[in-house]
Amino acid sequence: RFSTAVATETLIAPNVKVDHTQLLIDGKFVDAASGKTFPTLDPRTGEVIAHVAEGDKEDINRAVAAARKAFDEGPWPKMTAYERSCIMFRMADIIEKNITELATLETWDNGKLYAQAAEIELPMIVRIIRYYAGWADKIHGLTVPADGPYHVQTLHEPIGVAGQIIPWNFPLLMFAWKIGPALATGNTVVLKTAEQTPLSAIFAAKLFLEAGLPPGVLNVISGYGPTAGAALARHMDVDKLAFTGSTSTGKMILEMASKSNLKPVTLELGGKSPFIICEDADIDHAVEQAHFALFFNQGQCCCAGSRTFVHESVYDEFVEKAKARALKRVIGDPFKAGVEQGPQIDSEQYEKILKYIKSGVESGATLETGGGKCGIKGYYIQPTVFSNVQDDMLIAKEEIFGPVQSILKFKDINEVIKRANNSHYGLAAGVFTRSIDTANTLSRALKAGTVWVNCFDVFDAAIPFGGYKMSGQGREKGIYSLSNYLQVKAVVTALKNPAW
Ligand code: TXE
Repeated sequence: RFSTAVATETLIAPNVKVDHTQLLIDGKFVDAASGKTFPTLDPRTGEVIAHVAEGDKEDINRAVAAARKAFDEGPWPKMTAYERSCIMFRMADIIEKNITELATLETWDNGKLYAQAAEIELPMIVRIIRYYAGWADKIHGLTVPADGPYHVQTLHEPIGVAGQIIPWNFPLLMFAWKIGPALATGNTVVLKTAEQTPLSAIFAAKLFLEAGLPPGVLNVISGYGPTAGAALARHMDVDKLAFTGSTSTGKMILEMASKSNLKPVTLELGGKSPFIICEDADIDHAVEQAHFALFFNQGQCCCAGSRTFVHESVYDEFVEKAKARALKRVIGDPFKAGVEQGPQIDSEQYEKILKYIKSGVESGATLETGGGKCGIKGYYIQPTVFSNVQDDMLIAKEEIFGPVQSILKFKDINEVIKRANNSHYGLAAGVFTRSIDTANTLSRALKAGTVWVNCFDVFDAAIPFGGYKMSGQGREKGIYSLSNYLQVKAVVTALKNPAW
């Protein structure tokens, strides 16, 4: 059953030549040491777009050695902070000039909407790099009023070689979130892209070299998690690790870091974020925002509002309207104008989502709309809405990472606070109300790294993002992410003449 609207506007065909498929090590594009490649697929069809160099342990070793040299012998941490800042501003400029090509690669490899990539994500990436370029020459320590005849100061120094592992749902955006603070603070980087989406980062890395980023400062390795990813996490010469991905892989990353050289780790993991609609909320606005909070990016967002709690007094009205909105969702080729939902990333995620939908039906939730595959090829899934969802159902507890909205009913604020917090996750939350008191009470009570009030998915380079509980450790973006990449050294100097 193909119940959703279908776009008819003209197709913008991907017309970018994919000629960057190698690993970037020490400023050069090279094949994998093993000579192996792996295919990257078009989620619209499941067909191969290109074969990409498959990095493994040996390539990680080469990349870490290059990053080490660029850190220890220069040029990166030895440049003036102002010079680093200027290079980063040029990196942002060159991305801005190549938005069409980068957005095309992103959509082709990931299946996300072209308009979303070109008009929202790429400009956000430019903004992130400029934000951190601005920080590069504003990082300094303190003078400390210690007891005794001492002059005491702190130096904020880069940690060294940063290993970074990113997922496939926002490939270039995650790339920018990771390298921005690391480079601004003077670290060098070895970054492993997700095996599903290697293309855009390789092209962006080529542009960064053109912008003047010196060899070895940024190394980009495509490859699989248990091979290239694990080699990076276990490496004895990687000084800091940053990971975005699933909670289960995040736990392994932490273990690998602790069993090797105890490198500090920041983690941005999964979520099951509550989206709470109070009885006094503007219902039409809440319906639209709850729809956006869940279905944006095909539901493949760590912070997706995937538990929609609605007050009993407006529950039936909300469910009717949420169903009507999902039925109107335009599904189709992400390169087409007017499309709202493209394919899921790959067959694994596609099957996982269909399994959760089946489990929702079997556990007794009411399937309001959707519930199946869409189209004859590619990984398309119908926008799906469940009502009468109970807290103990799998669809209310586990991260589905797909276009499946679960609507739950609540009676009062204290009850919804308890239920919303009753999760291993704590990444984000949404609150919809016209009462300042209710908004403030919920914002303070919810155990989540971000609370959006009467809005959702509002991102900004300056706003920190990260999770409570099993949604992660540490914060990315904003001023908070700088400390992830800095060592603090206390320098204590005895004074000869304490009177001064
Ligand atoms: O994630 P993985 P997958 C969630 C979402 C999704 C599920 C599985 O629920 O359905 O995770 O997705 C690398 N050592 N999120 O399998 O495995 C891997 O190569 C080192 C939420 O894609 O966590 C990739 O680069 N690295 C999430 C990255 O980890 C390893 C975004 C993420 O892959 C590794 C994506 C290993 N042993 C999925 N195994 C979010 N927080 O936004 C894998 N990797």
